Amino acid sequence: MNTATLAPKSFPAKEACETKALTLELLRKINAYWRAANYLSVGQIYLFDNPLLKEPLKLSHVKPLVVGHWGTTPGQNFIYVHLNRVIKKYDLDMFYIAGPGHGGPAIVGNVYLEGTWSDIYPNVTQDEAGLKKLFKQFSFPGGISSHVAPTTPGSIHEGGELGYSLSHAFGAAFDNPELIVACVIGDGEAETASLATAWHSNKFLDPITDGAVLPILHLNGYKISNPTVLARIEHEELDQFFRGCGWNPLFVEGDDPEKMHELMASTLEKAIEDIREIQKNAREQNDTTRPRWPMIVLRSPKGWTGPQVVDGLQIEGTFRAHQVPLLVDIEHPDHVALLESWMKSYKAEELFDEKGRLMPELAELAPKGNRRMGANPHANGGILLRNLIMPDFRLHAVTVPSPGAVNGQDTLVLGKFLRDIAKLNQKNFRVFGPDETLSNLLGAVFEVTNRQWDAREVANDEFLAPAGRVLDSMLSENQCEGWLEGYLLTGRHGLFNSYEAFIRIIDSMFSQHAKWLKVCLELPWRRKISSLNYLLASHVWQQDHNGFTHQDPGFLDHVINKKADIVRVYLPADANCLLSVFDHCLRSRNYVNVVVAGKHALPQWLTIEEAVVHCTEGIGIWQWASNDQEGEPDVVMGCCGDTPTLEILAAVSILREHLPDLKIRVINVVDLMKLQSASEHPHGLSELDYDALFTKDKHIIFGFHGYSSLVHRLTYRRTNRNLHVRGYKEEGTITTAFDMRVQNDLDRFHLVQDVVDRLPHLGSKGAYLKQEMKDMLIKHKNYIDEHGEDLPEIRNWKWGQHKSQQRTTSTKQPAVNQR
Ligand SMILES: Cc1ncc(C[n+]2csc(CCOP(=O)(O)OP(=O)(O)O)c2C)c(N)n1
Repeated sequence: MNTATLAPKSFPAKEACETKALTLELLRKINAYWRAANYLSVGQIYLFDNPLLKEPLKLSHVKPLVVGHWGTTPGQNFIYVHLNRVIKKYDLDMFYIAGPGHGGPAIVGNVYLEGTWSDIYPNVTQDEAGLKKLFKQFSFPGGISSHVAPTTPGSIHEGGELGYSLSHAFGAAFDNPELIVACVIGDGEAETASLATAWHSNKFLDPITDGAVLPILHLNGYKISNPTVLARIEHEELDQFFRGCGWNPLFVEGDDPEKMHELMASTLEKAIEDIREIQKNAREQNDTTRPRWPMIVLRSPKGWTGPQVVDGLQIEGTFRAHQVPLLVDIEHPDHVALLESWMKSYKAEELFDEKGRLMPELAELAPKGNRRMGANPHANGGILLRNLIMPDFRLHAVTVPSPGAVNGQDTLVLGKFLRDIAKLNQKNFRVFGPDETLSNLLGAVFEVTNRQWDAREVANDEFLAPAGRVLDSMLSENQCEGWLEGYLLTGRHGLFNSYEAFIRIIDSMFSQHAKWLKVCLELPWRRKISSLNYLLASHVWQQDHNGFTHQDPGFLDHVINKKADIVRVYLPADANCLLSVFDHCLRSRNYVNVVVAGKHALPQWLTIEEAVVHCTEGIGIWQWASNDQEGEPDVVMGCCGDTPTLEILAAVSILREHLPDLKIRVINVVDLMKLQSASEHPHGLSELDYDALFTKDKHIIFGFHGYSSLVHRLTYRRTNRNLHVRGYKEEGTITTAFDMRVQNDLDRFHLVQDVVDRLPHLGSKGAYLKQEMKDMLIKHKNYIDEHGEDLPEIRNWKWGQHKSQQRTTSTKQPAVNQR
């Protein structure tokens, strides 16, 4: 192996910039700093002991299990030291996002070199003992992950799951006019759906009110075992691709460190000066022309400076450099010497003093204080988080004279509340969505703000403007999620409104964010951030122009798998409940709140005062709908979600009319996690409380918004096993609203039959009622087939029409749940 020689000269250096940005002395120091970072990276991947190689390297100094990713690491070290230089030169407020976050050793090493790591973890000192700990902790039990993680100061981005770096970077830059986010993107990462669409983020950035993102495509040519697409197209094609995406690409290409340092330094200067020029022009001239922001394409060998040829195979500059380029274990004892000579090629004795401290002339290359990228407060967003100014949601309450007396459109009501929030919080609150803000009936926000859009506008566009609180003009759930996460992680607030079915597109992004929050809770220095709030509207039960494809309530099933400390799921039954729930969610911290709400006109059940109490409790008996106050119920009717609530109440009204002696208890669930045991979720009801509500043995007929199995999963530990859940079962397409429920057996006529089936003591009364329900289902089917709309008695149905339901209705202004 010859570590002095680099990869074959397959990357001719391109003279992008003429000027000489570096003196020879500075170039030498920058190269030395890069060597130090590379040395620390190799040390982290391999060494257990002997960090400064003061003794000859032995196998016992090497970790028993060597894991990590070397390939991306030297390139990221190269980028980091150059960013440090421009931060100092231009006094930049900048932090770093490592798209290929598997290059953990690079970021950890650099954060250590700049001193932030030891500030946060004082046991990892800046000396030989600290180096030993730094090396040992990496990818080691009880230590830190091999990827960039919440444990890494200066990061808002895990990067284990590739694809989200650029969206995160833009999310961070919104409303941060002084910030520049340097975003390193792997050329493999660039092939993912999320990243591929994120290049278009530049059409949504306002150069006046937002900061800037500097993408640095790390074109090291390979993924795990394949070439990358962008590395194998012609230079011109690559250039055109980025120009076509609206960027001004600047190329830094080569493998000769000396030339590459000069080229990177001058190119970075050009990029920073271009960014400043764009911002100055926009801010001083109020120029609204869409800028062509600079980006950098860094083409360098994968595993740069690492082993060239091992066991006859080329490593540096190939896919083989991706993870551990050199196996050093009992089966490869001769590789110990190769590792030693590789590490010695960095000449640690010139970089660290006798005590293991970085030489002062190198240490001074790093920025100071909060200008260090590891210490940038934006990357620990909770530090910058300010509470939202919250208007009173009660001002938008629907007046509900009696349960079900009026109809309302829940998200339409919520839209007015969101409008008021947007108005009061013009710098730290945003609404994200994939072109669905109007469709989800949140259009009231456009009374006070606009859709942020920096591309061309033409006549008849609506609500587009260079700056606005709404980012909904790109049809990409990935972008909305990534932008919002970046926005929240840097200390702001927001929500993502989506069709329920298509939120599934970002299942995995949600997972990663939930994991991030979970780990942050274990790190006292990570301040809490605002919760990730989802509003899932246009849900499964609301078919207008759409059909089967738009029916998927399964996000809930996915969400509840995540750590109970993090996830919350709410299904408010009406507009007043939705207002109360959303007010709570927007004030909460470090959660993922999933709120499912409808937009169609449906009966409204609770006054705002009742809604507040009901939502605070999260679950409760609706006494006004129940008639078991004097004794035990014969049956418990549970409901969760707006549509199931309507159908359960309609079923109750039929039962009470036909079987007046039947004692029914109606329970509504807003906070889904109440169903789970208290030992499993902080919101879970105690066994005592659950049994008090649902009884230990009475039959429970439960109407649920989503897949019925979810309710069974949540309640499997409960004493009462007589639980019968109706939910969505993958039936229905374009049809009437009521027929959707019929096709999934969630309608009142099926629910009544369910009750009769469970209560044999009803005898022939039950049999006659069941027959009537079956007849009604046929009548329904015939009617919709002929008329294309639901039966008049379905459309016009109201709670309380029959005297049996009025019996328990008090005329007094009720206490909560008591009407
Ligand atoms: C979404 C996703 N798919 C697959 C992987 C597995 N994986 C880890 S690294 C890698 C290759 C990444 O290539 P690139 O982004 O170019 O990074 P680099 O070559 O710089 O390491 C893959 C496929 C992953 N981490 N995330």
